[in-house]
Amino acid sequence: MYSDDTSAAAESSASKNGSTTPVYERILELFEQEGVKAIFGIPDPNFVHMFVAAEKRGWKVVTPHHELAAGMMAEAYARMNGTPALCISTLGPGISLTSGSMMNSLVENSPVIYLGGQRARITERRVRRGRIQFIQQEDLFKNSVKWSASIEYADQTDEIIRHALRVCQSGTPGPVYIEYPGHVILEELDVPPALPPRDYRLVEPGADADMVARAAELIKNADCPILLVGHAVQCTRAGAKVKELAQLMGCPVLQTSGGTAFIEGIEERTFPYLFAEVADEIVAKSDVVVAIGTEIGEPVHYGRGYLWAEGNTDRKWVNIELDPEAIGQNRPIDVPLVGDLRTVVPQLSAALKDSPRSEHPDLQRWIKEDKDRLESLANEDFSTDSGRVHTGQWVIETTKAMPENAIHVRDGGCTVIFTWTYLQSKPRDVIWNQNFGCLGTGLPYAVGASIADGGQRPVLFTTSDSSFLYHIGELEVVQRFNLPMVIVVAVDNAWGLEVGVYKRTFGHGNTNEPGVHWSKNVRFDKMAEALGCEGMYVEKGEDIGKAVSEAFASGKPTVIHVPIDPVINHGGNENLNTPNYDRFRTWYAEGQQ
Ligand SMILES: Cc1ncc(C[n+]2csc(CCOP(=O)(O)OP(=O)(O)O)c2C)c(N)n1
Ligand SMILES: [Mg+2]
Repeated sequence: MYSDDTSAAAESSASKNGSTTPVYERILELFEQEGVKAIFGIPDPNFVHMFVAAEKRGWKVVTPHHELAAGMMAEAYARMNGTPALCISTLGPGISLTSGSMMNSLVENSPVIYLGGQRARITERRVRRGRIQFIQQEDLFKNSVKWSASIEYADQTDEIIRHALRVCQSGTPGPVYIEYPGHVILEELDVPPALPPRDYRLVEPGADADMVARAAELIKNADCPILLVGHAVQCTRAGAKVKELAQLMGCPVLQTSGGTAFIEGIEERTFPYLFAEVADEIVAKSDVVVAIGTEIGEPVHYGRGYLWAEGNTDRKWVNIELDPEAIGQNRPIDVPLVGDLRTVVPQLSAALKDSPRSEHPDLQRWIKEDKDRLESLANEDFSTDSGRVHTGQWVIETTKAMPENAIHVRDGGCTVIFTWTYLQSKPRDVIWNQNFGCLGTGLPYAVGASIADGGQRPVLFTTSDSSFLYHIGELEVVQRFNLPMVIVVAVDNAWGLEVGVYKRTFGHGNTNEPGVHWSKNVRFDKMAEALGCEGMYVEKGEDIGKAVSEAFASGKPTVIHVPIDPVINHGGNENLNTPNYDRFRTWYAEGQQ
C-alpha cells in the first residue's frame, strides 16, 4: 500500500481506541517509525510538551548550549544511526542560530529535519511593528534545505512530517525545514497508528536487473577492478554488504576523503585516495571503478582529473547512486546503478557470486607497502626547535592509542591535514565535516554520534585548538550524559592553517599575520575541569599514548591539552611544508576541472 491519506474523515474512522493525540506527540510517533529516538535543541513554550512526551517515550532528550550545535549533533546522530534526525529550535533567535547547520546538512547530504517554532499565525498576519522574537522564517531558510513547509493546520501533521521524511531520504539526502507555529502545537488529532515507512515512501529501491548484469560483466572481464567508497556507505551502515562485494571482486578499496571510515574485515586492503602512495598506483592500474556512496566530487578530482587522468578514456565506471540526477554530472558513467546502495550492493554481489574473482595479484604487496609506509612514518624524527610536540607525532601517538572499536571524530585545520598522512589506526566510524569544511563541528558531532551509539563505544575526538573553542561549552553535555569520550587538543594558540596561508601568500616574515594568533594563556584541561570533565596536560610527544589509554580506562570524559609546535603545524616557513599540502590544494583547482 502506498498512502498519504491524511484526510480527517479517512483517519478518524480508524482512530486509536477513540482517544486523540496532540500534534506534538504525533510528530514523535511519526519519527519513531523511521527509527528516530532522539531530539536535539533548546526548548521553549513551543517545545516543552514535546520534550516531556519524548522523555516519557524513552527518547534521548539532548539540550546543548547553542542552537547551531544542536543541528550539528543531529547531523552526527543521522550518520551514526542510519536514519533521519530531528532538531528543534525556538522561534526567531533560536532557529536563526540553527540555520548554519541547515547549510551544513545540505552540503554534507545529511537527512536532518529542522522543526522551527514560530509565533501563532495571527501574530504574523497582523500589521504591526516591534513584534517579539519574530522573523519571517520560512522564506529565509527555504534555499538552504531540500524542502520547506509549515504545519498551518493541525490535520496536516501527518502529510507534512511524512513528506519531510520522504524528501530528506530521497535522491541525494538532505535537510528539510518545517515551521511549527504556536497555534497548532496543542491541537488534538484523531488519527490511526502511524504508518510504517514502506506505506508512505520508497524504501531502499533496487537497481535495474539488466544494468546489474552489465556491471557484473564489466567487473568479471576487468584486469583491475576497484571500489571507490564514499561517506554514504558509513551513513547507511552498509559496511558488511560492501565487504562482501570487495571480497567477491578480490580488489582493493579506495576511500574518498569524506568516507574515511574503515569497513570491518577489509581494513587492510583499504587505502585513502591521495594520501597513500599505493593508492596512486591502484588508480593508475584500475580499469573498472565501482563508485559507491560518493558524489565523485572535487576531493577525488571528479574521477577524471589529477591521478585519474592517466588511462581516463579507457577506464570504465559503474556508479551506485540513489539520485538519478547525479548520474554523469561529474564524469561519464558507463553503467549507472540507480538505487539505494543497501539494496544495490547485494544485487551486484549476487550477480558475482558464482564466479568470484581471485584476489588481485598485487593486493598483498599493496597491503605490505602501506603498512611499511605507516611504520616508517612512526619512526620519523619528531624533534622540534621549540621543544613543543610535532603535529605528526601528536597524530601518531594519539591514534595508536585509539581503542579498536572507537568512533573517531576530527576537527581542525593543519592537524586534520597531518591526520590524513599519519593516521595509525583503522577506525570503523569517522565523523568529520568534509565538503562544507566547517570548523567547530567536532564537539557537537562527537556528542551526536555518541548519543546515537547509546554511549557504548569509546569516542576519540582529535581537534585543533581554535576549532575546539567554537563549541567548548558542549563539554557540559558530554559530562551530563557521561559519554565515554577522550578529546586530544593540539594547541598552537593560532588559526594555524591561516598562518600558513599568510606565509605562502606574502613570504615568511613579511607580515605579522594579523588576526590569526591568539592568547598563549588558554588551558583546555582547566576549562574541561571547570565544565565537569577531567583535564590532563601532556607536554611530551612520547607521553601522549599513555595519557590517552589512561583516560579511556578511567571511563571519564577527559580533555588532554597538548602544546604543539606552531611552526611545524602551519608548515608555511620556506624550509617546511605540511605533509601532502600540495595534494590537498589540488581540491581547489578552480576552473580546471
Ligand atoms: C567555520 C569556518 N571558519 C573558517 C574556516 C577557515 N579555516 C580553515 S582552517 C582554519 C584555521 C583553523 O585553526 P585551528 O582549528 O586552530 O587549526 P590549526 O590549523 O591551527 O591546526 C580556518 C580559519 C573554516 N573552514 N570554517
Ligand atoms: Mg590552531
